[in-house]
Amino acid sequence: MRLDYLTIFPDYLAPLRLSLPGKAVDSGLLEIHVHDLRSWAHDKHRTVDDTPYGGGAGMVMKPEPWGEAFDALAVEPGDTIIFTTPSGERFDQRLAEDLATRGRLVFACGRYEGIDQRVIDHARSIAEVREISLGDYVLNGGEVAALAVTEAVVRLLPGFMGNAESLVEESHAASTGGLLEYPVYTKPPVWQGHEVPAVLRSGDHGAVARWRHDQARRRTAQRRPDLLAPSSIDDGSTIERAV
Ligand code: 6GU
Repeated sequence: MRLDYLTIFPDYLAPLRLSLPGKAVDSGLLEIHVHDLRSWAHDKHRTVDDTPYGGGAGMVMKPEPWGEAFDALAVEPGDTIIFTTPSGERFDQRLAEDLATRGRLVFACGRYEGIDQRVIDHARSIAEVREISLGDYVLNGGEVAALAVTEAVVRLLPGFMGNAESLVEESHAASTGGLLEYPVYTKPPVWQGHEVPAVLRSGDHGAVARWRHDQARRRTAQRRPDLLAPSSIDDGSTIERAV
């Protein structure tokens, strides 16, 4: 998979060189290219923003540098351009799994009050476009969101995770019916007066599995009741929603 990032803060994306994505680059599974959007601004001050038509507070990112950047990166049909924006669709595990099947993702990280709408319209004419939000809160820019989406996607690439089984059981995996993960424990058996639940030390694998499923359901009901509600959208999936 090839990943490109367009940003006015390339240093913000330095963590890509560390940790999981960095290892995937070393192993040849991933190619990562971070680009400074200002490379495609041509005035003395390398301006990338301007005042909004119609008035109002803040600045809007100008279209020209984005258009030149897409040309320079040779973005083509088959590529996916991701605009990280609080007004996008909500990012979730299902979307991460979808994006993990793509050959190339181009992250367009917006700043200020947003990017001129014609950039998004133009992008749709040259590639697939997804506008993605992490959730219902506002960040200063799309860079941190691009990092979060990257990490969620990259760890799903075949051959990336050392232990493929840990992908199956974890929170939000479709295979667990969308329940949150059960609590986990390791040694010592008693710590600060808190005991490991006896069932986990019983050696009864059936009882352990039932306890874990029950804990996952309780936790989900308490913290994320929305995940237990029947989905209002029939996506044709054969996987049962958690009930
Ligand atoms: Cl993708 N961008 C910004 N600026 N704020 C956000 C977000 C994205 N997702 C949640 N808040």
